Formats: sequence, C-alpha cells, structure tokens
Amino acid sequence: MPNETTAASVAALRADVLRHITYTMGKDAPHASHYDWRLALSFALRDRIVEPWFAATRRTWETGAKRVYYLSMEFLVGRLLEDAAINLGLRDVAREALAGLGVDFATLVGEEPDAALGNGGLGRLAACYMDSMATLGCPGYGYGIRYEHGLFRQSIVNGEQREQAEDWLTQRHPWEFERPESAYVIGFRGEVTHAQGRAVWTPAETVHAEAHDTPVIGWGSRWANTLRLWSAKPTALFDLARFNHGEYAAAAEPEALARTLSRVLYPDDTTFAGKELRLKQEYFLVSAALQDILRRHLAGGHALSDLPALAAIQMNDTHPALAGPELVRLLVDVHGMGFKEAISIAVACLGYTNHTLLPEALERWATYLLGSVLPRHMQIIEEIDAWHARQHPTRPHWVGIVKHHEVRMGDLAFITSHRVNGVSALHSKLVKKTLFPELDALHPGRVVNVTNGVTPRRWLRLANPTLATLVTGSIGPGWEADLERLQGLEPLVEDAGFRAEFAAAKRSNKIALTDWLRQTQGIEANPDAIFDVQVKRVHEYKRQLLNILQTIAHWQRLRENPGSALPRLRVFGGKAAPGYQAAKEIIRLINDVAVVVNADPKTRDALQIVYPENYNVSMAERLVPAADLSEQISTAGKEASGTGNMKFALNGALTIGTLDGANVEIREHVGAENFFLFGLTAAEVTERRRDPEHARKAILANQPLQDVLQMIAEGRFSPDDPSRYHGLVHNIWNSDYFLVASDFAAYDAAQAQVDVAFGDPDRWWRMAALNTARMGYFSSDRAIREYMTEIWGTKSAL
Ligand code: NBG
Repeated sequence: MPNETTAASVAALRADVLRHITYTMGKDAPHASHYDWRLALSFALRDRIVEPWFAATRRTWETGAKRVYYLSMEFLVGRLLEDAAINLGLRDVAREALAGLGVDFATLVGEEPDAALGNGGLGRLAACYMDSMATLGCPGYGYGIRYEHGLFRQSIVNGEQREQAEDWLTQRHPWEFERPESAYVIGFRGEVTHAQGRAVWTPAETVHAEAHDTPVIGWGSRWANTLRLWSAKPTALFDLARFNHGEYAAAAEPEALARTLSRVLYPDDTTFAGKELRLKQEYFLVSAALQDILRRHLAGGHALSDLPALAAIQMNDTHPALAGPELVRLLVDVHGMGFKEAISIAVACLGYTNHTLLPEALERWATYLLGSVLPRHMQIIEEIDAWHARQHPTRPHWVGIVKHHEVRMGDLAFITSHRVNGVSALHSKLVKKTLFPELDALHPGRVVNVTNGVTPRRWLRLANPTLATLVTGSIGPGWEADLERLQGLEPLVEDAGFRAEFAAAKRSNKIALTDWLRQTQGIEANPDAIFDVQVKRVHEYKRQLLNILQTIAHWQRLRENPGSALPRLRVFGGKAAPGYQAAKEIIRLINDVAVVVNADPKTRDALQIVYPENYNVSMAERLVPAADLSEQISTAGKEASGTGNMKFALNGALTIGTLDGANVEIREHVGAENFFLFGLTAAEVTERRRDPEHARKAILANQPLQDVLQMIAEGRFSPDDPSRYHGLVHNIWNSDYFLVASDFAAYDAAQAQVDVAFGDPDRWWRMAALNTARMGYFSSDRAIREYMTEIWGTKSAL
C-alpha cells in the first residue's frame, strides 16, 4: 500500500480539509457542521484522485489502448467516501486527520446518503465491476443515467411497505464533475425522409444529455476510470413569449418534459415495464453514450473501421439493447457508411450480458410504440432482422427480432453482439438451452459464461474491518487485489487459536449489529443466537415465503418443546416493487408473524424476527459481516447468479441454499460439507410442475406445513383481519408455482442440520473459516479478467 499513516500525510490531509472548509464550503471551522466536514473531507480525497485519473486518461490516449464502455441503466454504488478513502489507502489517515479537529470519521461516513441508482443485483454488479476495472487498469467508462430520484425509500407501517421518493441529490454530491460542454442532442419521434440515397431522420422532440463524471479510483490508486452519468436538459430554454403572456406553467413545459427523462429510476428489474418513458430513458442513455464513444474515437484521429480495435461496448442486460441499431444509424446516416460494414462493426464491438431467465423480465416493445418514438431505429431493426435472416436461410421460421408486432430485445441484443454471456455456469447453460436455443445453434460459441463476482475492497476490507485485520495478520497484506490468496488461511483452520480469533471477529460484528438493532428497531437481540439472514429484493422466486413458513413451524416446535433448538435471530430485509402485490403481501406476512412471535414469552429467548426497513447497500455492509447463516433459497432455475450469496460466504457465513445460480459454484468451491444444501434441482422443478397436484401432495405429506398454513388461514397472525391471507394460502395449496410446499420438508431438515452444526463450535468455525478461505474465485477481479480476455479483447494498461 502507498500512503502510510505518517504524521506528514495526516497533517497534509488535515490542512486540505481545513482549506475546503474555508474556501469550498465557505465556513469558519468552529461553525462547520457535520455536513460541512463530510463535504470538505470528500473534496480533499477527491483532489487526491484527480491526478491518478488524469494520468490514466493520458496513458490511455498515449498507448492507444482499447477502452471498455459499460452501458447500464443502473449503478448501485452506495456510499463513496469510505470506499474512496480505502482505495486511496487513506482511511486511517483520514480518521486521524479529523480526530485532530475534533471530528469523528465514522459519524461522517454514516451520514453520507446512498447513491441508490439501481434496484438490486444487476446495479450492484455494475458498481463492483467499475471498482475492478479501475483496480486492474482496464481503461473504461461506465455510462448510465443520473437519476434525480434513485430507488424509493421503504418504510414499514403496520407491517406494510410504504414507498417514499428518494432524494440523494438534495444534498450536494461531492464526487462528480459537471461537464456542461459534453452535451449531445437526443431526438425522439418525427419522421424519416430520404435525400441523396440517405435516410434523414428529423426528430419532433429533442433533449440534451449532459455529462456528469465521477472518477472511480482503483485499489492502491494505480488507475482511475470514469463513471459518466447523463442528465436530461431541455434543448430550448423556457418560452419567454409565453411567459410574458402570463402562461408561466406552459412556458416551463419544455424544461419539465426534458427533465422527466432523468427524474426517476424504474423500481423494478424483474418485470418488463412497458412504459414509453422507460423506452425513452433507454434510448437517451444509449444515444448519448454512442455519440460520446464516436466523438472520442474520431478525436483520436482513427478511422471508423477501426472502432472494434479500440472500443468494446458491453450491454448490461437488454436495457441498452438499442446500442446496435443506434450505432448502425450513426455510422450509416451520419457518417455515410454502408449498412453491411456498419452492422459488422457493431457486432464486433458489442457484447450482451443476460441477467435473467424470467420471461416477464425480457423486454419486448410493441412495434407501433418503438416505431413512433424511434421511427428510424424501427427501420434499422427491420433491416438487421432481414440481414440476419438472409445469412441463415435454413433457420426455423420463428427465429427473428420482430415477431407478432413486437420487437424482442433479447433477440436484438443477441444478434447484434459477438458474445452473449450468462452470469453463472448453470445460468449460462440455461441461456443456451431454454432462452436462445435456436440462436445458439446458429451461432455456436457466441454464448459464454462469466460467473459474477464481488469486490473484496468493499465487501471485506471496508465492510468487515475486524475480519480484514485478522486476514492480513494471518496471511499478510495484498489479498485485497489478489483474493485467491485467501487460500493461505486454509491450513490455519486446523489451529484452535485461529478459529477462536475467527469466531471472535464474527462475535464483535454481531455485537455491533445488536447495538444497531437496539438503536433502530428497539430490539434486544442475543449476540449468541444464530444470526440467520435473508436480504435481497422481495420476489416470489426468491422464496422469502418458504423462510417465514419454516420460521412458524420452528416456533411451534419451540412452544411445545422449549430448549429444543438453539437461539435464532431471523433477519429479513428487502424491497418489493411498488406494483408487485404478491411480494408486498409476503412482506406484510413476515411483519405480522414477527409481531406475534416476538411477543411470545415462551419463546422470546429462542426466536426473534426482525425486518429492518429500507434495505440498501449500506445496510448490507452491516448485515453481511454479522451473519452466521446466509439464506439463498430460490426455486432452482430462477436465480441467474446471486451476488449476496458471495458476500456472505466471503465473510464467513454458511449458506443454506438450493442448487441455483452461483450457489452451485460456491458449493463446489467451499466444499459440499461446508454448505447446507436442500431442495429440488432445476430439472426436478420442471418435472415436478408437470403434476398439477404437486403442492397438495406435498402439503398433505407434511403435518407441520399443514398446521402452519392452517394457522395463517385462521388469522392467527392477522387477528384484526382474519381473512387477510386467505388468497395467499389458497395459492399455495392450489398452484404454488415456486414450489414452496415441495421444498418445505427438505428445507426444514436442512435448518435442523444448521442447529446441529452450530452446536459444535469446533466444527462450525472450521466450516465458516473454510468458506472465507475458499471464496477467492468470486472476486469481481477474476470476473473482469474473464470479460477482458473472452469478450472485450482488452489488456491492462498498468
Ligand atoms: C439479477 C439476477 C441475479 C444476478 C444479478 C447480477 C436482474 C435482471 N438480474 O441473480 O436476478 O446476480 O442480476 O447478475 O436484476
């Protein structure tokens, strides 16, 4: 690490913080608030990022290195202050510098709002990948939208989710640089005419996309890349004539219209929101990004035919799938290239990552909508479709992009990319077999797998300083950028002293969580209980329902036989999409059950349920280090990968899980004996669904489950409204698409195994430490290296 904590570095940072208090915040130090100090510190750290950032940019220009452009509608970065301090090697320096001024570093860190520009795994993955690209010296840009309102704030009122607008930008955001000079015109609607053999699109509406750049510094400050987020601005300022006529609201209309484009993040990533505004947002991002990419390429004096040698463009799911048609449009209509050359350049540049098999999440736009919002793109999409059809005359007739008056964005992304990847081994196999079997057969080798990863800087070093210190003390520094080194812990696992230290680190994290629960939830939790955590978006396929049903069965057994199980704290957290009623009902059920169970004097010491509201990245940073047990219990074949599963296992939690997504590979790496496996496999799930009686049979075969459903149906957890959950219970008996009933018995048995293992501390801590030691593979650095060699064809510029 650079930047030792020396008296000189502390004094220098302190002086810079004071300078920013005075000249940036305009405050006299004795009157500065926490807010002032946090911003001043952020500016002082940002100053230290600027030099390496410039150096990286200069080096990329000088060496003519290929750049990666990561297009994503979501970047779930969370807080940035501590992350920047850690990657700069200045966390301790900052703490000391502030302490000398009578300011507490941790307090400032805790007051930073989360940048919640994403929904869940897909957006957080993009943020981890930005960190790894910067750490590996892979020259690159993240392109996204600077939403004024990120993911909604969740509160739980009488057990129910309420949504409030999120307002991270009401405070000054110190990490970004506004670039009013980097603005592009983005068009919508209008008409297409032809002149001199070329199509001329005259949009009826236009907005400006204005860039905001946030430097992303890598570990050890050796490289920095740019996260460039676009915000929408009107092309025409407000209408002075109308204003002068007293039409004040109408005068401001163009501005309001434009701004809606970057106003809100769509709060759903698992269903396809067929909204015109969403389509416009997607095109807004894609067009701004591609205009910027071509401008940079041409500024370097390169021929357009050289674009694939210098630019790799990755589409994060289908949301930016208009990148293919937009690139073709710019090359053909603006730069006069022939269609065939343009499409082959597009395919050579583009890659597509698929993140879901759920059919309801695959984007499809009605042709009349796409054709009216983007008339020229509709023509180009049809041209691409015809070109592809000509190349594959023997293809099955149902293969194609435009079918049944819809544009299928998955097929578009596939056809316009040279590589398509899934995000875990199982998922990639299913992408080939079930999602795109025909396209896979036409393009053998195009579909590859890159199993997801998470950044060890944030998810171990930052979030879990106690364990990070133990790791460094045991195997030396450097694992943060070379996570496979964690293997060095393996021999230590046999050492009782090491295991005791490992357990002590976990215990101190659990105590910290207990303190937080006391302060925020008013709950007195027992730090010696098993901390059993399920945090993620709430969705039927993720089966929070299975968890709460088993919790009720467990509670019943405890009532009959107190002392029959070890104490447990069951933590749930996560948001449901506002329009997703079934998921909201599950949240309510969990909270209703919590009220009854937590009030039971018979079981209070042995079982507690908590649902802290507004789960986000910074809450994950508290929960992950404190968990003993990680719940990864989706219906097999539904979770593309999961990344929470990786964070928990890396921090020494054991997984209870199905053979789904990356669970499969996690289990292979940590060892089957260190993983609580249960449930049907993906193939068995498909098979079981063929029996229309599957749920009924499973329920009738399992008395505890039958009792649980009976209690819920009778209103035991909703005495004020006994029929509240009739629909839910009816649905489990009669359809149960996600096979909660069929997996219940196996899950219940696996939970009993957890108790057995936790009751044997030697065994448990050996298992837990082996999880940490064997998770090196799941670093996002490994994943990004695979993207660089298998998909992007780029090299480190370090
Ligand atoms: C999510 C999957 C997760 C996966 C992340 C990141 C979407 C559409 N998909 O299983 O559900 O870990 O993507 O790949 O958000």
